[in-house]
Amino acid sequence: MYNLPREVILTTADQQRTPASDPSTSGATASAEARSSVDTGESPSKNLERIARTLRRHIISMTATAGSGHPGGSLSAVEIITCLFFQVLRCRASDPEWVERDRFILSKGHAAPLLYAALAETGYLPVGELCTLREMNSRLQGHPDKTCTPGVEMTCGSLGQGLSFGIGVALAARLNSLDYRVYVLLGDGECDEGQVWEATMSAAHFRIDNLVAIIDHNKLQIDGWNREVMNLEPFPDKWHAFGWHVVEVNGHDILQLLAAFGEAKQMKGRPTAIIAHTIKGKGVSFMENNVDFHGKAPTPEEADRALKELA
Ligand SMILES: Cc1ncc(C[n+]2csc(CCOP(=O)(O)OP(=O)(O)O)c2C)c(N)n1
Ligand SMILES: [Mg+2]
Repeated sequence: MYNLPREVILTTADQQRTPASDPSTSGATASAEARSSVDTGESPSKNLERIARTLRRHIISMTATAGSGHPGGSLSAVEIITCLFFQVLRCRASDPEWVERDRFILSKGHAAPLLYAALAETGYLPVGELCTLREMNSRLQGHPDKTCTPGVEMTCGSLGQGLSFGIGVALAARLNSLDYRVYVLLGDGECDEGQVWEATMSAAHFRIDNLVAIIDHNKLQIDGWNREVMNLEPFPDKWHAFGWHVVEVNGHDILQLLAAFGEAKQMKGRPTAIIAHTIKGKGVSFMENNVDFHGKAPTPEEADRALKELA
C-alpha cells in the first residue's frame, strides 16, 4: 500500500475550497483552482493547464494508493476532461441531476480515476475521497457506477456502448425540447467495437447536432499499438464517411481543444467528432507511450518519481 498520496490529495482543493458563488453555469465556477486565476491574473488557458497538472497528480496518487487501476489512458485524456469540466460543460455540481445540464459520458470507463479527479475538483465529490479508489464500499469503483457516484452519467467499463447511450440521451433532449449538449469520450482501441460504428451511422442519420464524440487517439490499447492489433486508419476519413463533421486536434493543447468544442457548437445538422491526438501516459516520462501502464498502477517509488515530475 502506498501511504504518501493521502496527504498529497488532502492538501489540494478540499482545504482551499470555499462555496462557489454561482454554480449555475459551468463546472469551472466550482473549483478553487479555477477561481484562483481571477486573483492571480493568470490567462484562462494557463489556469486550465495548472488544473490539468493537478488532475494528473490525483491520477498518480489514486492508482498508487489503490495499487491498481488504469493510469495510462487516464493521463492521455487529461486536457480533454479539463476543458470539458472547467470550461465547456453547462453543469451544477450542487445539483448533479439538473435536467438542463450538459451530459458527459465516459465511454472508456477504465479512465475512471480521471473522471473522479475532475468530479472532485469541480465539487461533486470531496477531494479527500479520491484516496478510496477501488476500496470495498467506496463510491469510486474501478469503473464508474451511475447508481452511486454523483456526476457519473452512465455505468460503464464494457467498451463500445457509450456512443449509443449518448445518442439516446441526445435524442431525448430533442423530444423534451431541451437544449443540453452531449459529449462522449471514447478510446481509439474502443473503436474496434462494431457497436461504435452502428452508433456513428445512426447519429448522422438522425442529424444529431447536439452530440460530440471525442476520441482519445493515443494509438495504443491494452495489448499494444492499434496499428498492430487492429488498424483503424484512415481514421478521420471513416468518421467523415459516416457523415460526421470531423475536427483533428492536438489533444494536449488546451486552445486547440477549446476551439474544437466551439466549432462543434456551431455545427448544424451533423454530429461532430473531435479526434484528439494524444500520448498515452502523458506527463510522466516513464509512462509515456508505455503500454505497461495501461492497467498497472505505479509502485510507491514510481509514484514518487511521477509526482516530482508533475510538481
Ligand atoms: C467490451 C470490452 N472488451 C474488452 C475490454 C477490456 N479492455 C479494457 S481497456 C481496453 C483497451 C482499450 O483501448 P483504448 O480504447 O485505446 O483505451 P485507452 O488507450 O484510451 O486506454 C480493453 C480491451 C473491455 N473493457 N470491454
Ligand atoms: Mg488508446
